[in-house]
Order: sequence, then C-alpha cells, then structure tokens
Amino acid sequence: MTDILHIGSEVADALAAGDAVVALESTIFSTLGLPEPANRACFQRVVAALRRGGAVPALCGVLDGAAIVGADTAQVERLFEGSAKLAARDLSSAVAAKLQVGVTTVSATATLAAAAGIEVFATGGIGGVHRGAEHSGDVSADLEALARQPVVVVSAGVKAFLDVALTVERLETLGVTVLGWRTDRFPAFYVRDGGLGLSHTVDDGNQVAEALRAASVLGHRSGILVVNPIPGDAELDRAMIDEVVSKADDDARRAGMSGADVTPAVLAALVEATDSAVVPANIALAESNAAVAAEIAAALAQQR
Ligand code: PSU
Ligand code: MN
Repeated sequence: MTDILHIGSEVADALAAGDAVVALESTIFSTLGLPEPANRACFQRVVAALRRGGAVPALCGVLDGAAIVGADTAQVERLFEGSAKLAARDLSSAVAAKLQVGVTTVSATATLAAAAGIEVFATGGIGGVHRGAEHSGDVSADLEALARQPVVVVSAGVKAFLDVALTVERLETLGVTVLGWRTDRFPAFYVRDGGLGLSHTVDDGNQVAEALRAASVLGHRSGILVVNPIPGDAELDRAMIDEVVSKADDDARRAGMSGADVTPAVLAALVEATDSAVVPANIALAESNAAVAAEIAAALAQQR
C-alpha cells in the first residue's frame, strides 16, 4: 500500500491468502458506460455473481489522487458518479494532479490489476479498432494494454460499432492469446457470433489457469483475452444491432467527436436508438462474464 496505490483491505487479505480475486473496471458502472439506475443494478449483479463463484470483487478507479483497487462501499458510490474516463496513460497524470474521481477503462484497470497482483479481470466489452480507423486512427488503448499486462480479461468480445475483423487482426499482431469460452466463434457483444472463427476453445477455468501459467513459464508476458458470448436468451437481433451501431459511430464522428469521447457517445446513442433494449443485454453479459471470471480465479487459487 502506498499513497499512489490503495488496495482495499478485503482484497489485500484475499491476495495475501492466495484466494480468488477478480478486478472490475469502473467506466462501465459509471454513466459513461450505462444509464442510471442500470449502472448500479449491473454492478450489484456482477458482484453477486463473483461472490457466488467464491471470488472477491476488486473495483478499480482513482479517488483523491490515488489509484484504488478494491473500492469500499462509500468509494463505490463515488465511482458511480465519476465522469473523468481514464485509460492506462491517464493514470499517472490523474495521480499527479490529485484528481478527485476518475473511472478506469479496460486498459487502466488491467494496468492496476497487474500492479496489485490480480490475475483475472471481468468486463463487458473491450475497446478495439473503430470502423473507419484508416482515416481516424482510432484504436483503443485496451488492445495494447492486453498485450502488455499479464492478466486474464473476460469479455463478451467487442461491440459491433467497432470493426470486429480489424480488432481480431490487431489482437493477433499484438500477440494476445484469445480463448473462446465454450465457443469457436469470436463474439460481438450483443450477438453470440461476430462472424469470425477462433483458433482456441476452452471449456473450464482450469484450462485458462493452465494457459496463464504456461505463458508465464514460457516468457510470453502478455495478457489472455477470454471471450464469452452473451447468454442466448439475452442475445439481440443482429440486423437491428447492425443498423443502429453503424449509424451511432458515424453520427459521433460527424458531430466532430474524437479521442476518448467517441465510445461513451456511441454507447449513449445505442441506448437511445434501441429504446433501452441494449441495457438488459449489457447487464446479462456482464453478469455472465463475472461468473466465468470467478471460475478462472478459483482455478488459479486452487493451483496456488
Ligand atoms: N464498451 C462497452 N462499454 C463500455 C466500454 C466499452 O460496451 O463501458 C468502455 C470500457 O471502459 C472500455 C472503454 O475500456 O470504453 C474503451 O474506450 P475507448 O474506445 O475510448 O478506448
Ligand atoms: Mn479511441
């Protein structure tokens, strides 16, 4: 524990005991990720799924100039209200500037998880290569962080407002191991099949734990992306999603948005365009990812 990195007491105790811990990002639970009150409901469902699976949740963020890993109840409330979105590169400047409340993306959370010694992280969807990236250059820092931090990240793939094929190509170039959770198709968030195949499928937490150990022994110091398709009963209609997502991204660009503002704007547009139909789907997949992450964290704890 330092002035810069605060590890919550329950998380610190669990890590010292070698028990299962799962990191959580705070952007998805702020209003940048989900509208109120769905953001709180989503957090509660995710935490309950982790607890059922025997894992301690470690919500990450920045509060009063310190990076937090394992927010307590009062800190969780403050993070729900956060509106400053922090990628990995923003962590150091947020600490130096004594930022009061900052919510962490996948790249920042993977960085904090690794710094705290947490090996598993559950989220909804990761960032990726945006459609039209050949002009905008917009590629999420999440991909680079996945390559750099030796953490297992469980996600439902990427949202279809991103270019799924280019994102998969970039993951390959960066050397990120991608494992399909009981699937051989790369999922696209609201739909179970994003249209691309996967080379590796796993069936349980032990296989992921073994892959992480092997990567460490063999010196492949990068993260592992576990892609878990949205539960079938929560899946949305592909044609409907395709139509609204491509428009949402175009609209954000036309409105002159760039950088970190694009993704939250597109997410809000999707809620609006689907009359909130995306919200229960988002919660269902986040909860499902938490259950998978807990199983992986439990398998890693067992190996220790
Ligand atoms: N995709 C979602 N919900 C989210 C995000 C992405 O469906 O909340 C957030 C995550 O925090 C992710 C970040 O790490 O957006 C990526 O932002 P950008 O595209 O600016 O890198
Ligand atoms: Mn971006």
